[in-house]
Amino acid sequence: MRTETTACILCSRNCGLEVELDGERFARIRGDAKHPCSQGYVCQKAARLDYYQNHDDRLTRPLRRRPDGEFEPVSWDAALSDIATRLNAIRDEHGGDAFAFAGGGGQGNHLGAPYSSQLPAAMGSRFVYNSLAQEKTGDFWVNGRLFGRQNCHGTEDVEHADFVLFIGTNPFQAHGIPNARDALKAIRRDPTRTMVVVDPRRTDTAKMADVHLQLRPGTDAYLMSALLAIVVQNDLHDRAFLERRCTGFEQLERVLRDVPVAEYVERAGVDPADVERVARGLAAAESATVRIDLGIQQTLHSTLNSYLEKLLFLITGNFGKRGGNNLHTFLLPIIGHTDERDVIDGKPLRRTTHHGMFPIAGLYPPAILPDEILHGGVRAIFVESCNPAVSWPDSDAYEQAFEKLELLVVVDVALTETARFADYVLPASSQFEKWEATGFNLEFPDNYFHLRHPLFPAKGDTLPEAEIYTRLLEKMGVIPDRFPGLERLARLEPAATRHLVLLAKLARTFAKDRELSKYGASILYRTLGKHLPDGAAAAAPLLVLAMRYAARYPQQVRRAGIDGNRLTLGGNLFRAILDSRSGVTISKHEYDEVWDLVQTADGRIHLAISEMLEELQSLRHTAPPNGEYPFVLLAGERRSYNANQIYRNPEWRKIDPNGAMRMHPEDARELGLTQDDRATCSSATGSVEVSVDLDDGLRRGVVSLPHGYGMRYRGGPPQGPQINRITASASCDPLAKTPYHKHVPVRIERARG
Ligand SMILES: Nc1nc2c(c(=O)[nH]1)N[C@H]1C(S)=C(S)[C@@H](COP(=O)(O)OP(=O)(O)OC[C@H]3O[C@@H](n4cnc5c(=O)[nH]c(N)nc54)[C@H](O)[C@@H]3O)O[C@H]1N2
Ligand SMILES: Nc1nc2c(c(=O)[nH]1)N[C@H]1C(S)=C(S)[C@@H](COP(=O)(O)OP(=O)(O)OC[C@H]3O[C@@H](n4cnc5c(=O)[nH]c(N)nc54)[C@H](O)[C@@H]3O)O[C@H]1N2
Ligand code: SF4
Ligand SMILES: [Mo]
Repeated sequence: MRTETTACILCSRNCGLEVELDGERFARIRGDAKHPCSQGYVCQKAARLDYYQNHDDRLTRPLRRRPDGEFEPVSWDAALSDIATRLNAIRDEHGGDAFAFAGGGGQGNHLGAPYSSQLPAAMGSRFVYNSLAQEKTGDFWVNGRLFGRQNCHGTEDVEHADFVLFIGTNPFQAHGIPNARDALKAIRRDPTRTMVVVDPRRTDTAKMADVHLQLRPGTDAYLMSALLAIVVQNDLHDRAFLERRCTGFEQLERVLRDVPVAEYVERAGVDPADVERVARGLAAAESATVRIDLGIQQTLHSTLNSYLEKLLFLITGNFGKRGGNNLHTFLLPIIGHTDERDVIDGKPLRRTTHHGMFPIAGLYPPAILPDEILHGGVRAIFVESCNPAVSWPDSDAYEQAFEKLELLVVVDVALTETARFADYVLPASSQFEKWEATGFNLEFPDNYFHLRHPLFPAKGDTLPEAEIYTRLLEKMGVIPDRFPGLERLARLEPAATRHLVLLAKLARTFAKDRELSKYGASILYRTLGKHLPDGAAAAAPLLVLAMRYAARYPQQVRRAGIDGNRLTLGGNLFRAILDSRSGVTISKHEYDEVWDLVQTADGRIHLAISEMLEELQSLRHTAPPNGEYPFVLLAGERRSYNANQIYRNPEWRKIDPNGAMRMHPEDARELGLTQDDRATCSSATGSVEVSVDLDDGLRRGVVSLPHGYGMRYRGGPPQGPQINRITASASCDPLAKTPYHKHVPVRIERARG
């Protein structure tokens, strides 16, 4: 038995763990009190991590598809040589637009991202598709306009807020905020603090709330504009804050003064007195924060919702303060900035061939990828740390598109539904068999980073992503396989210079050959990496990120207890990250230093976004969706026993083996259905069979199915509903193309037989 520290990889909280290991198994898992952010907190899902590490779908060898369709094992060398040859041929013949990358890190693994992002660069492709672009790109787009850059990303200081507004999120189950259940309990226990939940379901979070606005699904834009209008029409907004810190309020105010509050509240189907109480409570609170998630991002008006949600804390002056909403820093930049109006080097941003879609924060949306394959000339795809055949909209469309590809390569730890369509399946070492880290832990005013060391030897013939991509780039001939000068420096440079000599030499190498600068991660891995302690080679690119971070936030890094001068601070931060086994605090800001993170030219928040104001004004004339489908399905609920597609063995679940469909008992009665009956749930796209779970916490006419089911463990039948068989690619936000997963019109019938 050994005791080690690591982190949970099941959601973006990445709580620190203390684990007891028995050979190659987890024997005992509990929270790590030394983790600077989670401080010992965990939820029930982490205890089952052995189901991720050890199961029958784990890949142990590279696989190649034979002409008869079956997979055969193949050596790494043969696999990577053939992939490299085919990628080069596709690029040379059809250009970079024929290649797309999909995924690049799930809930726990982002250390591979600096490596994987070199592959699109080598292919001359801009096309990176990612799950974030089926949830958060509308939010990123709005941030770009408000704060100047799309990677000005927000946090919510729920812990210190007097008034907390949760809209379309269920933190009790989905977390998303630090130590969620403790934070919720603390608010409930304190009579001076208020919790409001906006959700069409009475969720576990809603049960703890002071006010639950159980709105009609998809009507948040109406409800939020009504809340904003009540504030402005009663002059409850924070004039001093708006004058000092924002521009464009007058334009916004004109639109909000025109909002027909009563009509909108009725459309949302909630009690006008409650709405009034919430608007006034929000405006009057000493500190208030708004926390949102998929419930407004994956439904009608999703980009507009992201705008309105931010206006709620902005017009009430709850930004840049304790207990409010703030921005945070990134050590590992998981998103970028790509404004569709920008021209870079004389060229507009690369739009996709078929949909003419632009990237947001550097990412293209899953909703369009099947079309881009079938009609837009994408011929080769690399999928990594992602299972699009199950998790992206319209599974049938994905299957059809994958069949048509000339080359599909999947890098995963498991034989997934997507991998079954691949020409090559490349086995990655699990997140507990290699050095790993996430770009999450995105906090303010203190921010953290946790580099995790391997707990187990790599299974079979698996490799970490750093090695997979570096070898592939070497085979493609875009980087040499040796850098003798850099290697010598990496070996001989005294520790005291904190790698500065090596970095200076690297900068000279890049100045001579600009092309090589795209591959800095792999070059550092092959040189510096070899000399890092405990085999932490894959962490090498963090040196550059730590240097950049320290150069940008020197005072805040020093406040976190890292010493160093202008030259050494970054290297010392890198060392602190390498040395810590439970994560480290990398920076400490003061609340009002959030203004240094705002990136507009004038340092103000730009409230008037013309596209959003137009959509806001047109709400009034938008007819409610109606049609032949009597129910609205919320396709993708977070529950106590789902965790994206990460656990494949269904035995990990203690309850809810079928991922039952929740439905109001009266709705069920009218259809002649009772508890545990089998029913079909059909949309215009497809149909799934489900079992019925009666739940009077749902609004009438609304049903809910969980996300994270439908995997075919050991190649058997799907375990629970494959909800993306019934979602549609075209059903998405017109601007960001984020899918309306939480608003799928469906019909429910008793299953035959
Ligand atoms: N247990 C568990 N936790 C997880 C995950 C998991 O798979 N399982 N996944 C992680 C990931 S990747 C993410 S992105 C987060 C997501 O976290 P959340 O977004 O908090 O989780 P969801 O349950 O998908 O959706 C939140 C709520 O939105 C509500 N909702 C649906 N439609 C509407 C609407 O029209 N308006 C409003 N206001 N609400 C609506 C739903 O009823 C639901 O309660 O969870 C993370 N945490
Ligand atoms: N209808 C509907 N669809 C949804 C949602 C919904 O609410 N409704 N939710 C959406 C959301 S918010 C998200 S975030 C996505 C999540 O869906 P995906 O982006 O597909 O991510 P995961 O389910 O986390 O799957 C991650 C994959 O990474 C693999 N993996 C784990 N560790 C490693 C590793 O170290 N290396 C490599 N290479 N692979 C690894 C796992 O085996 C798994 O196949 O699903 C989305 N899909
Ligand atoms: S699932 Fe999320 S909240 Fe639960 S232990 Fe893991 S990281 Fe923490
Ligand atoms: Mo997500």
